[in-house]
Amino acid sequence: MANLTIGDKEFFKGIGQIKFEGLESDNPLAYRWYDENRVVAGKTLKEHFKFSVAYWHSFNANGSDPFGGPTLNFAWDESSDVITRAKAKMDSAFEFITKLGMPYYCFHDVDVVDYGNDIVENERRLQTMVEYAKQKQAQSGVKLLWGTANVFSHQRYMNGASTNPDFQVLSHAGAQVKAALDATIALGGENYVFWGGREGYMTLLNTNMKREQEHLARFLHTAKDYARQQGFKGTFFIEPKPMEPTKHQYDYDCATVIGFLRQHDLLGDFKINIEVNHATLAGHTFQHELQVAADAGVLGSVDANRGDYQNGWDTDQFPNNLNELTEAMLIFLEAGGLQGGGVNFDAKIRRNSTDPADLFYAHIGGADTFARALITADNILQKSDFLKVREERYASFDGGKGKEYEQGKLTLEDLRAFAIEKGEPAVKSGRQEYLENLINRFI
Ligand code: XLS
Ligand code: NI
Ligand code: NI
Repeated sequence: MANLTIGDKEFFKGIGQIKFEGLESDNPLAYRWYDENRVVAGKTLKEHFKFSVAYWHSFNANGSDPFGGPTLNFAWDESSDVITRAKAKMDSAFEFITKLGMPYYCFHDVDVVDYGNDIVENERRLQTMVEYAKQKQAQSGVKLLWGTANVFSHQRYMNGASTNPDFQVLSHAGAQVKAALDATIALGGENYVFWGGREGYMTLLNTNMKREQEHLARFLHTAKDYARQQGFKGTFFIEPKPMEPTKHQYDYDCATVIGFLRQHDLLGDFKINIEVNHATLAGHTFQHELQVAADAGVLGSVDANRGDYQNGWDTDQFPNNLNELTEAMLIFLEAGGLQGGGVNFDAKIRRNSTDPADLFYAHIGGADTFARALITADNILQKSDFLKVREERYASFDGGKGKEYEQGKLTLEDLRAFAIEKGEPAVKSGRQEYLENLINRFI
């Protein structure tokens, strides 16, 4: 096995380069579907997905939950010196991402290095790590899909960041976002994400919702203007989520976010990063959210994971549902893919998945499921009457009075006259089961 360690210490010992071995392989540490060079619908799988590893789940989340402490003891967390520890963590991160053969990574500022309460010291720490990351990126070829700031974990943000009723707190969020933007730009980050962690409310009894939402819009404008002045050419993403940690978040779902962006003149610079588990928390399917974003021209990026249908929180499990992902990939392909973003595994291994190999199995499974779903969806589009079935449902609008109606040429009186002339319409099947079977046939 090739030793791909970049630093001087190997963290994932005994695990070599993960390769594509195809369907014949029974090696659990190999891709069976994700052949990055395979061309589907005119692009390689690598280009379609731009797979990314999430720093926070893979290198910070230590298995602790509300009922118990850490279960994962990270070798890279040994040193008591902040920068030494951060560098060891980054060594391990790049070792992992490189061994996995993933082209991108994503981080929050505080994932990369611990923050204290001193803004200037925090900036210095982040800048030190940016210089280190530059070397790592150059050595490995791994790129930054997006950066972001964690303005929801520190106690000062308990009532929100840009929607906090206290302007002093808001200013801290501004300082943090500035530094995170600087870091993203310095590392050639292709996008920048705003997930509104606590941008919402716990109770309306103490909340001026209108004012908070205006502050959120003002904050996004201010951050965007700064980044553009610094030469940032990438896309800003809003990541919708309906709740958790707040009772109600302002960026509830795609439809809500699109309305917000339009109202506050942010469309154009901002697109959407859709997370699967957030979609389901909002009472939608992932497919629904993809379609809403695609129809509005703001399908920017994806946070790949899955929820648990038996409970109602963001469990952030790795994707493994072929049927759902195949339906999602039909929309993905029809939309022409993502605008600027990629597929970031915003997912974590379970608390009791404690072998170093588990982190590999999780990402391999996720990548294989996406690849298989995309290949299947492409086959459905190419080789079946899937699109035709849907088109034919709307055929009555393709000509005659239906077409005139679409063109805005008919009045309510015209509709009445047409109804009387044609009489009772024939009952027509929606053919749902036929289409569901079609998906399974191609899987
Ligand atoms: C949390 C979010 C978070 C964002 C980045 O639910 O998914 O991880 O992706 O702040
Ligand atoms: Ni996310
Ligand atoms: Ni999430």
